[in-house]
Amino acid sequence: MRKLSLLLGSLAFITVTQLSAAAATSSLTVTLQEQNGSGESGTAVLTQTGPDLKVVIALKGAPAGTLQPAHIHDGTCAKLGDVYKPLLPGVTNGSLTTVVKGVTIDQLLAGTYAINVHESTTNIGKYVACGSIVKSSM
Ligand SMILES: [Cu+2]
Repeated sequence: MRKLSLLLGSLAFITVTQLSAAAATSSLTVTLQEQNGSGESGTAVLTQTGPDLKVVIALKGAPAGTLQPAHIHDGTCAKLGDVYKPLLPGVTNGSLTTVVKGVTIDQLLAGTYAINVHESTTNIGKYVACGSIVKSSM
């Protein structure tokens, strides 16, 4: 009887492992909506590249030549928490391509996270665009 339950346990483990591998999310588009009358909106396209997360932000209406800090935050756009990961070096001329090490899309979807963009390094308290990381935003 003990051997049988060990066998069943192993089978269950193998099945779960295969299911989670098959279900790994390879890409996700997050819609970045204008905040505080900024006139800036666009998308953040997340792509899983092995253990790392590639993030490509494209914003319309961004000011020319201003570095706009961007982060993955804990929480939702309605209630942002702390910075979870910075998206370096930030958005310039409405665009950013960056890689965040050791983060998966599924990990983000399993929690509550949002991507936001700040007006500038000198006025970081003003948010110009934000998008919650959720499956339905695809
Ligand atoms: Cu931020």
